[in-house]
Amino acid sequence: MVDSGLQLMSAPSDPDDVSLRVLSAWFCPYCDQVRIAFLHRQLPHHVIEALRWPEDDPAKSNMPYEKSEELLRHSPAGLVPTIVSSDGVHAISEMIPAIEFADDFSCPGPKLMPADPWEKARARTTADWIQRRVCGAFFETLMPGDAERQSAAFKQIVESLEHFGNGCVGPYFSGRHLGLPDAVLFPFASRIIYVIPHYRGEDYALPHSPSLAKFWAWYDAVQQEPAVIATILSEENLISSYLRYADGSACTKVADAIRDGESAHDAAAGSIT
Ligand SMILES: N[C@@H](CCC(=O)N[C@@H](CS)C(=O)NCC(=O)O)C(=O)O
Repeated sequence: MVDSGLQLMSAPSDPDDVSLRVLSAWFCPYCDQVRIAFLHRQLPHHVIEALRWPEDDPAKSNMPYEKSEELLRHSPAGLVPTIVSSDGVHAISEMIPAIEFADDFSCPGPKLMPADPWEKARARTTADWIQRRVCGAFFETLMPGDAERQSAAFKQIVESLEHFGNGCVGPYFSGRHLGLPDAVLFPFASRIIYVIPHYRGEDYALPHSPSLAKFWAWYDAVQQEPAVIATILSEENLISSYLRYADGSACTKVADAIRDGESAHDAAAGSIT
């Protein structure tokens, strides 16, 4: 369990500290996507736990999230990650724009977007595509109810990972440097690999088939990156954090959408402040 320190949310920060405030939840894959980018770019930031389950207990994720006042002020939908400037004037509450924003800063770490405009556009398109095809399908595969929907969602994941692997220049999506699609896929790839078969059984284990060989080579490479390593949760924490999705009782926007037969991706769409 993690001490989320929600009570500290409104604590005044040092006026000389210009670090960005990354309003987060320790279990959230979308927060990991942004943290990978910020760590890789060495962009000064504070990770602030702004959303949690009651008592930070994964077993209580069948109850509504507790959200900090700061999060609700900057993200009307109450979604993490939300990035807030040190003076509290600006905020971004959507993961892909937050990662692109990190690339526009002058900081010591390597950029995530390729210099070549064509490759940059391919990377951007692929990141959006992963968000639509893989992230939502992860939740649809995990939640019980409609076996046909679960199996179709898992098939979509496998086909998407094959397609992604075949599109990788290698070792990463755009070549030798970690990029936007790598940061977007990794947190969901690790959850697909560990969480889904734990709850749905071996039929839902991602196969080590020849058609996925390039995906697995990508996965092996990307998990060696220091910025990625820093975000990896233990298998136990990964699994416990999806307990209530797996038994169908999770109380989140995404879980509500899936129970209503709607799109998980649309449910997690950010809001404009
Ligand atoms: N489209 C958002 C997705 C973020 C998201 O769904 N975050 C979840 C936590 S993993 C959340 O904040 N849920 C709040 C809720 O369900 O009320 C992004 O790209 O950042």
